[in-house]
Amino acid sequence: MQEQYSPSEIEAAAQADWDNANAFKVTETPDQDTYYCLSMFPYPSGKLHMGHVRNYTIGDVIARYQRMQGKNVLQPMGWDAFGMPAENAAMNNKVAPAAWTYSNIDYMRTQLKSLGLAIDWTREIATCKPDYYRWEQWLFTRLFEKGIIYRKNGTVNWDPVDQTVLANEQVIDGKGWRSGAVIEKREIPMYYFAITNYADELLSSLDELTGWPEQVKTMQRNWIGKSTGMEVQFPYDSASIGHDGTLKVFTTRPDTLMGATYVAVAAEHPLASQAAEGNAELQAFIDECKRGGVAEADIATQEKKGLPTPLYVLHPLTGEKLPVWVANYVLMGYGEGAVMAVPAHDERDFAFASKYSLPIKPVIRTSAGDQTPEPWQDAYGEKGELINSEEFDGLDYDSAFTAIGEVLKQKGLGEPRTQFRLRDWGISRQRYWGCPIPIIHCDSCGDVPVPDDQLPVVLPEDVIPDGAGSPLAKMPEFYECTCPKCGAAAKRETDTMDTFVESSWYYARYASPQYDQGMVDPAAANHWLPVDQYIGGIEHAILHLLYARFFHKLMRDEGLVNSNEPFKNLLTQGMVLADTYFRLEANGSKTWYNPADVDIERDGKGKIIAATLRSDGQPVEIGGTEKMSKSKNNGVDPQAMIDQYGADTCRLFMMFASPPDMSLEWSDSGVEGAQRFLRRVWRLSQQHHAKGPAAKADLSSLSDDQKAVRRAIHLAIKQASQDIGQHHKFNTAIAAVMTLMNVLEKAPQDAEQDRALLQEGLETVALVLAPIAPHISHSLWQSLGHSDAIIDARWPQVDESALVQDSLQLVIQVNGKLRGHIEVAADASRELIEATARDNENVLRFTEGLTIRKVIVVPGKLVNIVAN
Ligand code: ANZ
Ligand code: ZN
Repeated sequence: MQEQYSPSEIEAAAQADWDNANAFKVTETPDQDTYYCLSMFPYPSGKLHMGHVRNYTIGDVIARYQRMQGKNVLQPMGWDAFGMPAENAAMNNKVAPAAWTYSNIDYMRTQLKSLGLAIDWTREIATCKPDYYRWEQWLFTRLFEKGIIYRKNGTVNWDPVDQTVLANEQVIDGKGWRSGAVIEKREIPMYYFAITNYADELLSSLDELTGWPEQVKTMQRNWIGKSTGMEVQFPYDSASIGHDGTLKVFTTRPDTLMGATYVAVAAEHPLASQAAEGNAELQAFIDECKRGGVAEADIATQEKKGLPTPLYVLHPLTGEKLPVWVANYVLMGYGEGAVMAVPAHDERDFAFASKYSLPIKPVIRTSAGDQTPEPWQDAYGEKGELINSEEFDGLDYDSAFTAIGEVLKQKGLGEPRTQFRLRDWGISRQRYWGCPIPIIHCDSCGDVPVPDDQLPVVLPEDVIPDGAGSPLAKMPEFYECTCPKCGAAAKRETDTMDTFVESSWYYARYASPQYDQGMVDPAAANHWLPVDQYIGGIEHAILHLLYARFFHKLMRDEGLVNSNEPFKNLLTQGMVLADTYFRLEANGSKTWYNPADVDIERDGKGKIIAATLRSDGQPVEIGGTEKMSKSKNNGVDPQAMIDQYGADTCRLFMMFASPPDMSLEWSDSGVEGAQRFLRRVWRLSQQHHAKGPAAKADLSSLSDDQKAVRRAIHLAIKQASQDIGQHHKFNTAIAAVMTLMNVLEKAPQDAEQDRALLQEGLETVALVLAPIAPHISHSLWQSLGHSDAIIDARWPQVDESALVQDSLQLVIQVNGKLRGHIEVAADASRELIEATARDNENVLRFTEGLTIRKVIVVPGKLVNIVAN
């Protein structure tokens, strides 16, 4: 054992030992408890960022801790390897996306290995490899035959920069989530997963997920967005529309039907197109609406605009003629693409009616009264007793829902309906670097799924895209084929799948990653699944998790897995933050400087008060603490940190700085503090080791001081076990080890009993640190004389008898003020404690001349004497 703590040597040695022993390779062992610990796999972008390091360290600490609980722990790793950045990089550097991706994977794998993660690398998968996506294609053909995947024309979000279709959820504030370009609407044929078939189950089985954060479940519920209401039909006014028919709307408030004063349709609605014929103004308005994104958030916040049409419909109850408007706040993709407008009780309709002077008719008595004067009040939207509604007057919401529903049903003009906000998932992408859609288009047979024996449809790997549409569509050698049904010349689909498809089932593939008879080996999948602990960023709270839950149910219905949900417990890790620095340029833009290039000055409280750029010594502005990102240039390179301090220091710092679900502020002094602590641990065990092996302590003959040392050891175990085992609070567990180290460093180290206690103390330090700083712990364990590796050791047990105290020190207060301490036996009665306190000389002094009114004893802590 070296005298100086040398992380690079210690870490290389530990990793070599683990490699040689295949320490983290696992197989299904029927009589051992399994624990599947999974961190979200990375996109191989080039190199790890701190968010990755945090994510994978949290997962690794949990995995190693569970192994010390005696579990058979699976912790795999792989690569979410398809996607656009590879194509962009390919265009910039003239390298094929495959080559770029594989070399990134090689580099990032080395980086991950340098973190010392307890990963079973024999299970590594890359989603861009045919042996992976083959099974995705297989499932696709199965689902296509079942009708769960279908092809239809869809209005899509078109990203003009990335030249691709985006899902609604990839459009943020009307802009592409990756390119930031303003999104257009387009009509193209697409493949859809009928995720809405599973909407009810995706919603209801959220209740089974007791190990998920409430916040994430709420986000999923809102995304699925179940509404119960009614479908109501408004008969056409045939004089103005020209033929018979009905306009369907979906409403959650059929009780307000008598307050409907107009109807509004979306720009894409057939009635809008009909009205626009020969009406240039209306056509121009419709075109303008179509240009916006299809994301709901934009529609909710944009200014309400509309135009009237010459068309009318008839009120289903009164027969009154109601005008048809085209309005930008009505979504074609929701409900029926049309609304019955009730301006008195719906905020959007109210704004619209006020703007265009349409009638506003109150039909509900709300807490704001019977009238709805401007401005809009939230109370107008309340449910309440019906008014101005003829025979329905006086009914409450529920009875009005039923009564109006009955009348509509008799007329054949309405029925109750449940509506989901969730849309079917369009997965076609006009992209090269993705999983080919396994469909062949034949002139006579239509869309024919590629037969099993012709799978996989292999994506050629040597292609360099030029940015103008999909390269596959320009490669006859790819798309020319024969129809599997009739043998005629046919054309292969050239679209590829949304990369969210690959990440929807990778967790299951890890159970049997080399299995070549199916997507998963059901026995292995059921052995490991569901994942016991899933760890990843909150940015995946909606889509990735929803799609993975959906896929799990698809696989269940294919007989591949027997559970309902893929992830039993979910931990969403907080963001990694760092300080930002910038200079304002003449054109108003900001140039951001990396914290590593800036010298700072702090005030007494540690607040940064001045910053200068090291290269020119001139001041820079302090921009505050922000999420580490390229755009703010405040990323700290994990590799530089590992090279300088070692993986254990980085891991310890990250776990100590904050609990895993909270944000973590990067701090150089925090990293140095972590390093100093590990050096202290090293030094103490070094001193201990130098004196040769220690005997076992004779617990029956410990002095009071020795008992106190042993008590500190077991308090630390108790604290750390609770913190890690129950709450994933690694930070307070580390604090417990630090407290223990303070005690051990001060304790005498020469007598035989003292040496024995130090041995026990250092073993505890090594064991509790083992999941967090595994390399130094590996080495300490050896120097403490163990021949078995610490990864195979069990988590330490609390010896409750060590926690028992013979005597306790209690604080004495008089009228709430600290007046001294008393020593009492740990098992002293309340009466004895009170008597001892009253007898204390300080108490006597401070209560002189006063009458003691009350004595409050807080067991184990204090005695307060109230006197006046
Ligand atoms: C009349 C009404 C009166 C409504 C009232 C609300 C309050 P949720 O709860 O989100 O499902 N709506 C229906 N289809 C729409 C579409 N395609 N675009 C925009 N809005 C649409 O919302 C259902 C309500 O949203 C429906 O109930 C409808 O307005 C509107 F006092 O109908 B309501
Ligand atoms: Zn054919």
